[in-house]
Amino acid sequence: MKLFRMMFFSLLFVLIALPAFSAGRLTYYCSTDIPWCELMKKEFEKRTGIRVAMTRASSGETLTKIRAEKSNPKGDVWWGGTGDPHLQAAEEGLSQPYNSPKLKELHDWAITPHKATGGKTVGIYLGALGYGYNKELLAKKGMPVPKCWNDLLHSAYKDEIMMAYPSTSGTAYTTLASMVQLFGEDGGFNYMKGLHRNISQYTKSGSAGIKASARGEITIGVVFVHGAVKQAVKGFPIEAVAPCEGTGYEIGSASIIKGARNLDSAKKFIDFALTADVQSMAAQVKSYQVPSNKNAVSPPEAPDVSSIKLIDYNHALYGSKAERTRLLKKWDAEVKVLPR
Ligand code: S7P
Repeated sequence: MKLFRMMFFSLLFVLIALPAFSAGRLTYYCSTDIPWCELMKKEFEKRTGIRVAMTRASSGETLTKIRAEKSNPKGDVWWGGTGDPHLQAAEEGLSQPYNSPKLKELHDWAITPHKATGGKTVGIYLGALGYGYNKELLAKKGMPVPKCWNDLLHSAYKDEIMMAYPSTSGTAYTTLASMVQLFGEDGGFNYMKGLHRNISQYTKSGSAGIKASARGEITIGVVFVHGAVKQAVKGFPIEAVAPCEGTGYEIGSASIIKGARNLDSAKKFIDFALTADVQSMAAQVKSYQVPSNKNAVSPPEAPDVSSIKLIDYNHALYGSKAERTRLLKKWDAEVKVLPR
């Protein structure tokens, strides 16, 4: 009887005391590079005691996953990845509003998606689209030095360029939408068809091409400029190019998933992710996007986006469900099917 009573009170203690010690949980979907995703997880756990379960997938893939889970949401927060799929998620009712107290510390460009969606998504970084090439391979193969988007159509680069699928990758969708904005609808699709002739392989993830280029497996990777700079800083013979015609850009974003089971933890994560010193930590993993918090510090290696000719990228239009779906379908029907 005494033993039974002891066991009963021990169990009672565990049941009552455990929740007090456990600071909570968070299921976190991440769409930037894995080292940055992991750094954010580790640092958030350290600062809050909240236990984080993380899944990393490309931007378009994550949107598809969140949509598939709509009736039984598994994720709490989606951090990183290009802003267009976050805008589409907001329009589809897959994310929910949150007004972080950190909003007042952000650049206007980071607030724009927040205002446009009634608070459902917010900018965390900005990055210019471009490409990178392996200088050693380029010289060895006697190829011309590319400086512009149009240079990539040269037959010298046949089978020498890698990019990702626009439907899975935010980087590749930004490329498609940027070409349409730079060259017009017909010109943009003609450009994508010409580029297709030189593509050796389409990948699922946007950064795969420049990583392959760094390893010497391919000459050119279409990627955000900061992605190419990252490989150069790591010591690979990569040259980053901000194309001469001008280029598109991303507002990397974060959203709380509608129906989040751990809503308080998700809000804490957004506050954390918008904090200046947290954004400054990106340099530790060689992620060189422009931070959205005005007080965050960028290292000198980061590309100077103010010196890059950026187009007036229409995020509202190209992040809308109708336009993104239309462009992706058209790319599948008119570009993907062409022989290479
Ligand atoms: O973290 C680097 C980065 O370029 O990756 C994100 C990208 O959307 C994720 O890759 P996918 O193209 O595969 O979706 C960008 O937001 C970010 O700047």
